[in-house]
Amino acid sequence: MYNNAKQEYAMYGVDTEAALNKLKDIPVSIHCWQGDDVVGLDGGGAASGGIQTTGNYLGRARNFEELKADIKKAFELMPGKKRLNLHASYAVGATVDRDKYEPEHFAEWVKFAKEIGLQGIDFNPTMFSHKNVKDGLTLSSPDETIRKFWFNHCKACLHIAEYFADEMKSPCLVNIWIPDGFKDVPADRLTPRLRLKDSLDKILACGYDRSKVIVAVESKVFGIGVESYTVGSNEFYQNYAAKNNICCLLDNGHYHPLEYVSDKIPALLAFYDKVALHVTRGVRWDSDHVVLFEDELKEIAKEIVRNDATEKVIIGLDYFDASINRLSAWVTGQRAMQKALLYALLTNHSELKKLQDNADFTALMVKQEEYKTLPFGAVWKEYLKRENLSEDYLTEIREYENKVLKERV
Ligand code: RNT
Ligand code: ZN
Repeated sequence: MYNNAKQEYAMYGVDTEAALNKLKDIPVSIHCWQGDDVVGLDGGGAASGGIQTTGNYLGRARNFEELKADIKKAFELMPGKKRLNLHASYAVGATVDRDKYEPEHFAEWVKFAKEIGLQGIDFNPTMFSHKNVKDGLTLSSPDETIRKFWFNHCKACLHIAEYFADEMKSPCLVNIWIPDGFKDVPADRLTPRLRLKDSLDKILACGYDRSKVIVAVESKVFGIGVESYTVGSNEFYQNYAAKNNICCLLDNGHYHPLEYVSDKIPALLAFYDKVALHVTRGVRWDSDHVVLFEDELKEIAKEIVRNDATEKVIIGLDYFDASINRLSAWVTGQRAMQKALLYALLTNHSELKKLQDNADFTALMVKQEEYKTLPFGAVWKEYLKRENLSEDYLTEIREYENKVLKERV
């Protein structure tokens, strides 16, 4: 089947071998928080701050050992190059508060990441699920002690990120997302943003090594209970990032439903060296559903591949579903991302671009439709085979569920 597919794609000027070789080297950063419903290990409890995990499927990882076991199992079923995306709330054995976290609280994660052969670790300050989120605010709070606390947390995170970069010999993305906003009509939209700007200035002035740490800011349109105003909006962060030479992180659940991140990627590539992504699937709102192989994901992958931006776009996943087997959720989303990248790699983009430039929109439409029924599945199967995997991951996950997850009561 693969050989037939190879020939068929060759007729379109697509080299399936080159696509397969390229795909296995595109790293995807996989979020640890799908494993435990964003609870974390530092006692913060269920996710708050406008995000929510719904569902009560059996077997949630309740501690570090269980989370590691689940990550190990799930990652084994994922093809390609993998990084681990950690939140600061996953500190191990910390007896101090988040403003005093040290690399030692993450040394066990580094050990684990090396053990299972990951390419790197990315990091996120955790500015939610904590008593110092005061009246819903963190870095934009009018209370100076609150701002100071979260500043110190971010400073600690930058230091830990350098440690990750050194240990893994790979730069670490530090993504700043805060829940700050208001449920209802604010009296002042500017001052909280000026306070956030000032907090970010102070964080960047901490003096981190830019060759090791990539700082990103993640905007959002609204959250649950924070519907009317978000301090860290898209315009705010895009301007902040541009003026301060840091990176924007685009989460595709964080825009109005008819705004597309696939369109924003090339807009940012015109100005930035790097663009970071949180790939998720919004259903009506930022619902963080499991990523699936669907149209917008394909468009996102096309923008990465056809703009030769696989080294510029930092791909991370961000979803959390507690209503189905969590390992299956993880693997399904990661494989969907890989499928989308493969789909994009199996396209003769220069030919299609030429049609666009020649204004042959008739042929462009017809060709793009033809690609949709080429034997993509056969090439995907071949990729999995070369990665020593098969299409079926459910059987193994069911076995693990029966043996391991069901015991967690
Ligand atoms: C929230 C943001 C943020 C979180 C994670 C847990 O809307 O998307 O990235 O999902 O940090
Ligand atoms: Zn996100």
